[in-house]
Amino acid sequence: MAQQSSPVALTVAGSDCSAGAGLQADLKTFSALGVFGVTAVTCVVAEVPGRVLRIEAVDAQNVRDQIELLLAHFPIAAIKTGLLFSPEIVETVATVLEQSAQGIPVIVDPVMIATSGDALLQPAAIEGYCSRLFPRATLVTPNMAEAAALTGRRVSNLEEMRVAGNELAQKFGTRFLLKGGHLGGAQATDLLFGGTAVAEFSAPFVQGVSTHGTGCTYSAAIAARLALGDSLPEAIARAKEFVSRAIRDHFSWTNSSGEVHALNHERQT
Ligand code: PXL
Repeated sequence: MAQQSSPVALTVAGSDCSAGAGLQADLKTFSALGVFGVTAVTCVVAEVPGRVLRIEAVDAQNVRDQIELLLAHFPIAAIKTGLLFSPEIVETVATVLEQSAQGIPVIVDPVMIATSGDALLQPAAIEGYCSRLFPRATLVTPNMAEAAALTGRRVSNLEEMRVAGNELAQKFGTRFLLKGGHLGGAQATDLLFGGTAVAEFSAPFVQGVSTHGTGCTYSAAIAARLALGDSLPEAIARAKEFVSRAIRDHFSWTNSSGEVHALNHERQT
């Protein structure tokens, strides 16, 4: 049997039992893109698409141990953070990244609210993101609602995305990808701030698919592509393609209350 090696990526995220979002989405995305994924679990969410029933945190010391063990034993080439749930976990993750993950690119997906509208992040945790995690991030990937929460501004069109994105990139001295998936046009357009010029990434908007986990999948795909050696703009472009196809080729099942959809994280040829 031939020995095989593969780039390794780490996700620090919550568990979504319905597996369309959270660390399950991240792990499937890593696999589909040819990257070996490892996981540090921050919280356990009992949910299905459209409904979050219960969230329980993992002890912050346990989160710290998971990340430190993994960093000590695998050649981790990229890290993404997803739902971190509480101020304690945000602080702990920031500390471990500062102490033990120097030089490794970190994609921070500032997950706050589920697609269903249910709150996921404790509001007191936002301060830790701003003071500790964003300054350490290679890239932060807010959607429009998260960008609005982070700036206190309205973010409902491309012009408002430009204002908020420039402000965030300047304030935190890092790159921000503002995701315009909810702009409502024919194209889903995302804007990358913090480089020499604002870069734009667009794909046709797929109508009528009620999936969750697109943000998780997108940031995981960016981390995977960085682990494979892409530059940041290349990684974002390829990740955008991956998530667009995962939405377009989504799974659908019928149950007693209607239809349930899920992203398709399978390898795309
Ligand atoms: O899609 C946001 C998200 C992130 N992380 C976890 C989730 C969800 C959404 O429902 O459960 C663990």
